[in-house]
Amino acid sequence: MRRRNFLVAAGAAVLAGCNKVAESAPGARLLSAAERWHKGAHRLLTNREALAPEYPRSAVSPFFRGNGTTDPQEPAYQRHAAEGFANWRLEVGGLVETPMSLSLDNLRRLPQRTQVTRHDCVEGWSAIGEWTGPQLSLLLEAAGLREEARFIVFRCADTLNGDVYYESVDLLDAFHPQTIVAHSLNGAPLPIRNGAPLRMRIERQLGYKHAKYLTAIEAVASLEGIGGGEGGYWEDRGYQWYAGI
Ligand SMILES: Nc1nc2c(c(=O)[nH]1)N[C@H]1C(S)=C(S)[C@@H](COP(=O)(O)O)O[C@H]1N2
Ligand SMILES: [Mo]
Repeated sequence: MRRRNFLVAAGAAVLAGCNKVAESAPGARLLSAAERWHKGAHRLLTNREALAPEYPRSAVSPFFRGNGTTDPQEPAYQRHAAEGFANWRLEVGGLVETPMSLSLDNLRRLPQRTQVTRHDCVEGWSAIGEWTGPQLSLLLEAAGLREEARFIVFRCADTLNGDVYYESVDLLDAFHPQTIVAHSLNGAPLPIRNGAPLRMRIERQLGYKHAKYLTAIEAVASLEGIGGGEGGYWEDRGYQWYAGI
């Protein structure tokens, strides 16, 4: 229901955009250009609902390499690692009706999705892995997004070159069925290298969107004022915010 409302709202925003173009246009020529633009935008929205390819278990890469941070040195993280992540919490907050603080056990008891997908890093490598965890949509539906929420921000425990890693997606990717909060890779708890104890899988986008060492999920109305304001650690350094593949 929420998701449908969101899609209706996204459609309305697209139409409102067209109306603005039409109002400011000197004639019908621009209006038809706006209509073509609308159709293009609509196609984009529907394409973005498609599933990323999934593979048989036999396609899993023998070694899933790590990239970026592979062993966070932050003392708080190291303490959690020493405890086998027994006391790790995932906070779900921001523009939600009911903020939540979830243990790994809470997350493992929810309905799970397992998917074998290919991870593509902009640095020019790919790997196939089997990921398991609850869908992000489940957590967002449980917390209840407030009307103003437009983006979901992922907070991480690690810093890279002195800045905290973070990422964000819009609500289409947040509610995409393959967007999961993964706690397992190839049937075992995530190795530290790959984001233990929790990492995002955003299967329609490039590797840097898949935030590792996840501590919090935050619903926001705008990305301004978060990190460098571009929606992610790498985005603040010039990468595309929407990294569709
Ligand atoms: N917290 C955090 N998440 C991160 C990164 C990072 O450095 N820190 N690197 C990103 C990049 S560029 C890629 S390609 C993937 C790598 O995931 P992997 O280490 O499991 O291969 O994680 C992404 N998520
Ligand atoms: Mo990457």
